[in-house]
Amino acid sequence: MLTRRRTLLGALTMSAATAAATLLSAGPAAAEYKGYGGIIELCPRGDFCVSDDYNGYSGNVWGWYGSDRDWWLNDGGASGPNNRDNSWYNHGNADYYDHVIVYKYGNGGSGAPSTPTICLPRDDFVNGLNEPGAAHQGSAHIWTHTC
Ligand SMILES: [Ca+2]
Ligand SMILES: [Ca+2]
Repeated sequence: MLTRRRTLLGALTMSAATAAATLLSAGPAAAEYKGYGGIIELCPRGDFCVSDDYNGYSGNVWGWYGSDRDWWLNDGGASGPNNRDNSWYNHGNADYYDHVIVYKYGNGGSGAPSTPTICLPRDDFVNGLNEPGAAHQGSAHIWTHTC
């Protein structure tokens, strides 16, 4: 009986670890083109979104559920978001990472992106007027615990 209980506990621990690993790598790396319009309206809960419009009211909007190290790879739709980000919206999920960091330089391989341009806590929207230095720079983003 004791052995059986241990086995069950082991199975539960294993599945919790598997679930955590799945959560950390959740989401496809590719951006989804959300359409043309307001970033707040088009960006679904769970996503980090960018718009090529400096105030986020009208423009092309792309969103990702997970992290993406290469905004130029597999991110189709209106030529993709690479270096076209002009406003940003972290509409992430409470059971995932809180913050998202955008990087000037991505990495199509396994290496880390470099040179952060902007970091947003969950539910934060920033437009290009307020962060002109970050505009048209983004090539990657990574979800993270803190800025
Ligand atoms: Ca990509
Ligand atoms: Ca860039």
